[in-house]
Amino acid sequence: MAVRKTATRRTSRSQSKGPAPAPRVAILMGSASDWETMKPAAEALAQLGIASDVRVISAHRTPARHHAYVTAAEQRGIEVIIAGAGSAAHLAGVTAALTLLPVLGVPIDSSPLQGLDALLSTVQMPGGIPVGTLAIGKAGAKNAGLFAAAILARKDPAVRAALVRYRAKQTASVPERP
Ligand code: RP5
Repeated sequence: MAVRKTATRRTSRSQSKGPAPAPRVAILMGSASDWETMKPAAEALAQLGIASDVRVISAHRTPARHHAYVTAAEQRGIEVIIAGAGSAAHLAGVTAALTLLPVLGVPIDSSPLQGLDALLSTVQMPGGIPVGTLAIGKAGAKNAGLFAAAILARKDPAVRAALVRYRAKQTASVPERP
């Protein structure tokens, strides 16, 4: 599936009049091939009414694009960055080195090691530059979106209310018997 180049994703607010909300969360991935895995992050945010900016940015293949985007992100209104990458995944760590924004890393299972390499590369940051690391693959991407929302919810009652509704709906969907 093609990745939208400037994917300021519209949310439920897209039904209302006026301009699209500015993205508050950036979702970066090292390759367009990562998109299927990272999509749950964007979907979780959209469900909660949070606009995200989805970009293919590689720390090693597009280092200038990476540096320009990350160093301008806070000024542009981005509050949390999610970074997903596979193999020797340094995207989240290098991103965290370039910004004071919280960075959430998603190891992607795109290599012969099925994400174990990316997990260790992302989670084993030396002390000083933190990366909050989620699970390998789609579950990690979904949780990264929810984690980003939880960060925003500390200062945004509307996001907190959306998370309360999300949790209640999730609980109600669990059957008592198989
Ligand atoms: C990593 O290499 C990317 O994050 C991706 O998971 C992996 C393979 O990328 P492609 O060769 O499919 O572009 O940098």
